[in-house]
Amino acid sequence: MGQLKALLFDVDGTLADTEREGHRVAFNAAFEDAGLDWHWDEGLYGQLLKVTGGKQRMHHYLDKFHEGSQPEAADELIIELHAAKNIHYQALLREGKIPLRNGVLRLIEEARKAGVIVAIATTTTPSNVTSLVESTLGAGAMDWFGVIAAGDMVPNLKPAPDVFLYAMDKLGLGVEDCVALEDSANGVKSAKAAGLKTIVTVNGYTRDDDLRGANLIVDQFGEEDSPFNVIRGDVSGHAVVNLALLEKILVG
Ligand code: XBP
Ligand code: MG
Repeated sequence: MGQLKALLFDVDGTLADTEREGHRVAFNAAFEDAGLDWHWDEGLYGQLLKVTGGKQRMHHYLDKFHEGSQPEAADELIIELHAAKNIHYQALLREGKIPLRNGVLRLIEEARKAGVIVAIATTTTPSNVTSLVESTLGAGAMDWFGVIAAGDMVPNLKPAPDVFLYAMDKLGLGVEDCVALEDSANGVKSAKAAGLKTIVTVNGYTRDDDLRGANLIVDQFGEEDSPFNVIRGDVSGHAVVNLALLEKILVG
């Protein structure tokens, strides 16, 4: 590969469709376990996703929908609910309920063969990344990643650039060496604020997001027999997101 040295992958919505049938279901299970009558249906969860970070999302929900009836010790309650949510979420992953999106494994394998680093830049909790990686890629697969930049390792979550800057710093690489792979408006804002070329694979929750800064928007990474649909951008004749296309976007 020419200049491309690392792929910086977002997790939720990019590696896998974790939100609708993963985090959302797990939040609801935690609420029920705690005897709360909160319920996040698919539509409401789509609105709440505008706030990144599970704890921050619950605070936002309380501010918006329980303004006059905030529970006592809300901060402590949210910390407990978040831990309980992640236990449910990781159980769903272990049961194999959340597969990788189409083309993710192919792209990761292509990168590894070519000596291009694969890395993670996400707002989710580190143990959620481990569970997703191990349940989809196998027990030793955490070693495949050059760095896992996740959750509260940085002061500010996406859309701030911190997590991408942290990942590049740990890799000793700059924006001329890396591309970001994202799925959402908050992800694009974060990656662009870090100065990165950004490729977006939209999903059901993000296809109407404001993705203006993205360098390419497709509906999936794709496979040769199930290629992507291009939403915006120049794919130079490619049918899937591969290293040649990413290199072209990086230097273009
Ligand atoms: C997605 C998020 C996360 C997850 C839940 O981040 O915003 O909050 O919804 O995970 P990304 P936590 O797409 O950057 O991976 O509850 O662990 O925050
Ligand atoms: Mg995402």
